[in-house]
Formats: sequence, C-alpha cells, structure tokens
Amino acid sequence: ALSLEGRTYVIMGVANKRSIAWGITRSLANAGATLVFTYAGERLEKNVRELASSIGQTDFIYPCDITRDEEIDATFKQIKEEVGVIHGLAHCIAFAKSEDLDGSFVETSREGFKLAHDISAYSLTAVAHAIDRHELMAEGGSIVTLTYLGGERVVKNYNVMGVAKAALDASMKYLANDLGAKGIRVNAISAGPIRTLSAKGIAGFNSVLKEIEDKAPLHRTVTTEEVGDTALFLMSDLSKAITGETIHVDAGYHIIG
Ligand code: 0WD
Repeated sequence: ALSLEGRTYVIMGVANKRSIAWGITRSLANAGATLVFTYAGERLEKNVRELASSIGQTDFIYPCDITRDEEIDATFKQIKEEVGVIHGLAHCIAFAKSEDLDGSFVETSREGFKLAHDISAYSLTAVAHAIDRHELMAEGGSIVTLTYLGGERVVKNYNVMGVAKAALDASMKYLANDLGAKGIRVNAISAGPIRTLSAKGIAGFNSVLKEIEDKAPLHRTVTTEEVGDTALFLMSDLSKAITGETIHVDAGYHIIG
C-alpha cells in the first residue's frame, strides 16, 4: 500500500465528519501521515479537536480564518516553528451567501461576488504565498484544492460559486507554474456533488444528486473517502510528474453532454 509514513500534511476546511477535508484526512492518516489541522473560527474548534482526537492526531491544531492575512501569516509561521517542514496541504475551503446560490447569476451583488471569490478562490493563493514565504515545503510538496464542474460550465443554481471556482482553477495553474521550480506541485480535484454542510446552501441539491445517479457513467454519486484516496495519490510520489492538473472524481459525470 501507499505509505506517507514520516510525512506531514496540513488539512484546511474540516467542519464536521461529512466534510471532504475529513475524507482526505482519513485517507492520509491511514497511510501513516502526520496531520496538521486548521479551522475557520471558534465555532468549529470543538468539532475539529474531537475529530482529530478520534484518530489520535491532536498535536497540531490551529485557527486560521482565511479572510485575514495576519491570521494566515501567524498560523503558518507557528506551523513552521512547531511542526517544521510539511509535504503537502489540502485546501478544502469555500463559501458563498445562500441567496447567491439560488435563482439567477445576473443578480449577484458586488459584496456577494467579492466574498465568494475572497474565501473560495483568493484563499488558495494566500495560503500558497504563506507556505512559500515561510519555506514550509523546503523538501518540495503537493498542494491540492477542491473544485467543481460548475467552474467549467453552467450548473443550475451554482452561480457565483461557479465563477469563483473558475478563478480557483486558473489560480491553481498559475501557482503550479510559479512554485514548480521549488518542487511544489499544485493540483485540483473536481469532486462530484456530496451532501456536506456547504452543499446544504445550494438550492435543489437533491435533484443534482439524482441527475448524477441517472446520467453519470458509473450511475452513482461519490464519497468523501473516494475523494480522499485521490488526494492520497496526489500527495504521494506516485503523482510526482503531475502538476497544474484537475482530476475529476465524479463517477465520470463530466464527460456527459
Ligand atoms: O458537493 C460538494 N460538497 C462539493 C464540494 C463538490 C465539489 C467541490 N466541493 C468543494 C467545496 O466547494 C469546498 O471547496 O470542496 C470543498 C470542501 O467543501 P465541503 O466538504 O463540501 O463542505 P464543508 O464541510 O462545509 O467545508 C467547507 C469549509 C467550511 O465549512 P463551513 O460549513 O463552516 O462553511 O470551508 C471552511 C469551513 O471550514 N471555511 C473557511 N475556512 C477558513 N476561513 C472559511 C474561512 N473564512 N469559510 C469557510
């Protein structure tokens, strides 16, 4: 089996046990990795501590509200001091106002647009910059972000989040180019729809799941464990020549017209 023994990975975006970040955590932990967690705010601290303790990895847990530059800088500086070198990071963070995930994209407010892009797209660059500044991936590394088909084509109700995912996808490629010389790879997993806390904000989510079961080549939805296993591949040396890539973990739905 694939071993990440002796390697350390930062996981950003665990909200609860249904989070994609938690599926990734389990895959990496099963492979023997040491994990570092960051959480968005006090509201989520207890959840993250309980989950981390369920896998016996409570040594490195830090607050990191991705909208605040000082907090990002302080967190990654602290990770450098307390953890040392890291080998990868999973960025599993997104947010848009629920009023912007229903109806027409044309009605998106400037504020709603900014917020969705700040948290869901710029955050990847902010984190990559902090890693670079603090030389956290001194031995090279792998950054993995989570995207969705709604950034490639129009998906009903996904609206401003689709536009933010398009910005995230392009950011992933520019970052891959900038950081490649340092042995840092940057890739995205485009996950099929999964019922998580974030997904609750999207209008008509049940019908989206039904459509996948009807039309995807594998005729089923995907699990956070399956996304986690692809993240494990991207974090490992098995993918060492892959960067700037998007892997669809969606039961093949993206090939259907
Ligand atoms: O169908 C799905 N669930 C899919 C999700 C399909 C394809 C992609 N994705 C993406 C999401 O867009 C996101 O980028 O996967 C990523 C993880 O999302 P998730 O696992 O579906 O959702 P959730 O468990 O809610 O985790 C997202 C987390 C936040 O949770 P809440 O529920 O508190 O919004 O993003 C984090 C937070 O932990 N987050 C922040 N982290 C730091 N600073 C911030 C912030 N300001 N805001 C949200």
